This record gives sequence, C-alpha cells and structure tokens, in this order.
Amino acid sequence: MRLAPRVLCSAAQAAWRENFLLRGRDVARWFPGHMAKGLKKMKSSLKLVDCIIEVHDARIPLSGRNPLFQETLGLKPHLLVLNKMDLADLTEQQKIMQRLEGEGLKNVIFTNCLKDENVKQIIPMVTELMGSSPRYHRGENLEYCLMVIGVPNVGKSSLINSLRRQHLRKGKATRVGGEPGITRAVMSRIQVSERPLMFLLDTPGVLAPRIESVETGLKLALCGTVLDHLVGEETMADYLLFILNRHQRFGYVQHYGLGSACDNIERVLKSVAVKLGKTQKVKVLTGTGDVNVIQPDYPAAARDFLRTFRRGLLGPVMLDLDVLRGHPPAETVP
Ligand SMILES: Nc1nc2c(ncn2[C@@H]2O[C@H](COP(=O)(O)OP(=O)(O)OP(=O)(O)O)[C@@H](O)[C@H]2O)c(=O)[nH]1
Ligand SMILES: [Mg+2]
Repeated sequence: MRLAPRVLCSAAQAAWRENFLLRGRDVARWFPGHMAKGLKKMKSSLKLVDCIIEVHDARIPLSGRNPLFQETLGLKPHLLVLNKMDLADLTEQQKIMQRLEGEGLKNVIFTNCLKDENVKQIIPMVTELMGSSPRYHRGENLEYCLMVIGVPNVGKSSLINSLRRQHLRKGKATRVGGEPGITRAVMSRIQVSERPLMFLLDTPGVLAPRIESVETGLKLALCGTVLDHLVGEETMADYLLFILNRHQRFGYVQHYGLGSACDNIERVLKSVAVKLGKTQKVKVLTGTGDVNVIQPDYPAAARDFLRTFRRGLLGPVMLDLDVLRGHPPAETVP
C-alpha cells in the first residue's frame, strides 16, 4: 500500500514498541479445552484413511499447529496445506519452506481456497505420496480416502469444496463459515475426484490442549481460530497494531484516514470510532447525579479493525516473522 511521504516520515521517526507487554494474560482461558472428543473420533476413523491433509493458516506457518495430530495420526503420509495465502506475506516463502523441511515437513503447499489457487496440485501430490508408501489395511481396494485435519477456521471445509469444484465441477458439500467451530463432527466421506477415485473426510477443528505461549495464542486468535470475545477484541486489536507497526505495514493509516502511524491502540481506536461514527452513551456518576457522556465505542472500533485485517484490506502479513528471524517471544509481565 502506498503512503504519503509525510506519513512514512513520521512512521520512520516513531519509536515502535520493541515488546508487546502481555501482563500475565491467561491464555488457558481463551481456548475451549482439549477438544478430545473430536480427536478420538478422528483416531477411530483412521483405519479407513490412506493419507492425512493437514490444513493450517499461511500467516502462521511456523506456529500454532496441534502437536497431538503428529502423535495421534502421525503414521500416515502427510501433506501440509498452508491456506489463505492471499492474506499472507510470502516474501520469505523460501525460508519458511526450509524451516518446515528442517522439522521433517517435506510435503507443503500454499493455497487460496476462495480462488482455487494451487488446489489442482493437491491430488497429484497426494497420489504420489500414497504411491510411495504402503497402503494400510486396504488390500487391492483402488479407492483412496483422505482425512482433512487442522485447527479451527483454517479452511478445511473450504478446501474440500474447492477440490470438488476443480475436479468434479460440483458445488458445496460441506458447510463453511467465518467463525471457528462450523464443522462439528467427523463427516461421512465426500467424493472429490473421479480418477483416481478419491474421498475426503471433513473433521472439526482441534486445538492443542495447551498453547505453547501467550503470543502463539494471540496469533491463533488473530487468525480466527478461537472466538474473539474469549480473548478480548481490544487486546487482539492492540497485538495487531503492534505487529503491523513492527513489520512496517502501515496500510491501516491510509485505510482509516489517520494522520500518521501510531503505536497507541487507544488513540488508534478512538480515531477509528470517530471515523466510523461509532459512539456509545456511558453513564458517569458525578457528585450531583448521573450524567450521560458520549464516548468513542472502543469495542466496536476494535471489531472493525480486526474485520478489516481479516479481509486482507490492511495488506498481507506474516505473523511468524519473529519465529523466522529468531526473535524471542513477546515479553510477559507477571
Ligand atoms: N481469504 C481467504 N479466506 C478463506 C480461504 N479459505 C477459506 N476461507 C474462509 O475462512 C473461513 C473458514 O473456512 P472453513 O472452510 O469453514 O474453515 P474450517 O477449517 O472448516 O473451520 P471449522 O469447521 O470451524 O474448523 C470462511 O469464512 C472461508 O470463506 C482462503 O484461501 N482465503
Ligand atoms: Mg469446517
């Protein structure tokens, strides 16, 4: 996004926060526990499955995946699909691939399921993968069955629908939605290809029982894997502002018509609320009785900031840039 020289100038001079002070936020309360039931059901369907497609968000390729998947379902051939590539800054794609390869993830593909980008490569990739590994419990059966797994809201159901559009010219078979928790149960087999005959099992999103750090929790929350109100929209908006400034992504300045970039979330949200005309009446107690005061609606402004980011209107981001560059995680203040 192009910025006026004045904005760039003040951005360059500004002292951005080096750290996001997390003030002991309790990440355990943000995530809805183990989701053990879903995982158990997935494990019991595993004998039908020839290959696992794990979908994750391309904005966090190096964090937030569920380690239990590897433990529980790790014996099958595995393809990692990094979806929502349209929202991710992939300037350092090469380095990301190298890092993943170092972790033993050799089969990785970036996709955009809304525009069916790169989706056509998936079936040839999994066919090759399955061809080079022994088939489990399947004898001479020439059908393939794949299981699509991942944390919530990363586009698992969208991928299945996209594969059907690409290979069968058929419409939606599984429900998609903007919130986590749309798919509730392991679904029956959905055909996605004729030749080879291939079926997919859609599954509900499963988060790890323990999130590795508060910062990973915030990244997962920005990607919409957990309901926003559990984390707090204003906390998330603050972390988003911290990331955008740190990565010199000043699209928000132009989008909201702010005078210049700024690292203070209260000031940013105030301007956003004024611009959107979002105010709220607040009762203030004074010595002589209650007075109604009109204030900027900070929660509404925070929600708009997050929505705008998720639509990609603030430009692409790479939330894992700190991991890629070996920066320590944001400081936690107890
Ligand atoms: N920008 C963008 N949005 C996507 C892409 N793929 C899916 N989405 C959107 O992401 C949201 C979640 O998609 P779903 O397919 O329901 O995700 P899911 O992983 O099945 O979610 P759960 O069933 O809740 O775990 C929807 O609003 C989709 O339209 C993509 O490639 N790019
Ligand atoms: Mg789903």
